[in-house]
Amino acid sequence: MPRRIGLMAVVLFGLLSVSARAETIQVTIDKLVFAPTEVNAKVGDTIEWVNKDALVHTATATNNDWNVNIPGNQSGKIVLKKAGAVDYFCKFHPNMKGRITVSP
Ligand SMILES: [Cu+2]
Repeated sequence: MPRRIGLMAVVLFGLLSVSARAETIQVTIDKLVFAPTEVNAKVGDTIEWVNKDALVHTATATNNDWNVNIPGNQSGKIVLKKAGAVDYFCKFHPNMKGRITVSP
């Protein structure tokens, strides 16, 4: 019996540490393009945009949930708080578009 409880503890700990691990997902901005254009993430993950252009860009959610200013040759980040798919664009270059699909 004690051995079985020990095994269960190991399994539970493993599950908890997997679900608690938040990732940082990088999206590069290069020559007015978000790459990758679409990413999949989980609630609690961080999205970091790395701007390789000299221009200022933004990552602005079309549903107004968030807006990140990303100066030239710098980066900007957000932590995802809600599940769902979010389309975003750059305020200064509306042709720049991306999408983040956030699972719970
Ligand atoms: Cu831009």
